[in-house]
Amino acid sequence: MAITCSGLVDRHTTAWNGAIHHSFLEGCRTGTIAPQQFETWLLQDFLFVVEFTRFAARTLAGAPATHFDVLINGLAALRDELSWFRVHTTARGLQLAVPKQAACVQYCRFMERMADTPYPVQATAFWAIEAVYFHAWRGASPMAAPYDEFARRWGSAEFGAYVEQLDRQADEALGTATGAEQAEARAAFLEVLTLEALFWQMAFSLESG
Ligand code: HMH
Repeated sequence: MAITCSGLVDRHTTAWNGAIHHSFLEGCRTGTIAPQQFETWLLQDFLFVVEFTRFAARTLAGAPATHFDVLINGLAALRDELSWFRVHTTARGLQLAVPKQAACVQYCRFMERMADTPYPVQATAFWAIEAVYFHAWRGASPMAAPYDEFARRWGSAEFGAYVEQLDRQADEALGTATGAEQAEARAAFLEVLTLEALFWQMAFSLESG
């Protein structure tokens, strides 16, 4: 029996919960997050999304043609997201050209490493990155202003529907994957959960720059 996305979540609930619940999200929900912590996170997330876009393109390059629609729509959404980040960071008077913090560097390296993996592994990692994000924001919704806009964006029903499509495509790829590929997909899933938890935590780190 091949592994599935929902099977991975069910089997690793502790790690999953560790990635989708964090005091950062709780601080956004209640509006008690320090603006500087939010801004630290926002800038790093922009830098993350730049690299995530490259990962999306590499995943598309190895995908079966039947998966193109969903992935191309995903790339278009990333284009909009990058310009949305620029609007928000400019409105807050933030410089986009900041160095990546350690947690961001680590997450970006992981996505680079995924370039050399078979498509079922990439599809699983890609789904995991979006799924964990959706559930994190959704779980902390509704949020206090001005963070409500962020929760609405990443916790929206529309984003949830996209995550479902990615889940189906990853499951399909996993259905014909070898045992070794499935093991690699599970390891990638678990690594995403760890990296995601570190990324939330980064908002509280005092690294400046
Ligand atoms: C840290 N994970 C992180 N940032 C994001 N923007 C996503 C996932 C999903 O796009």
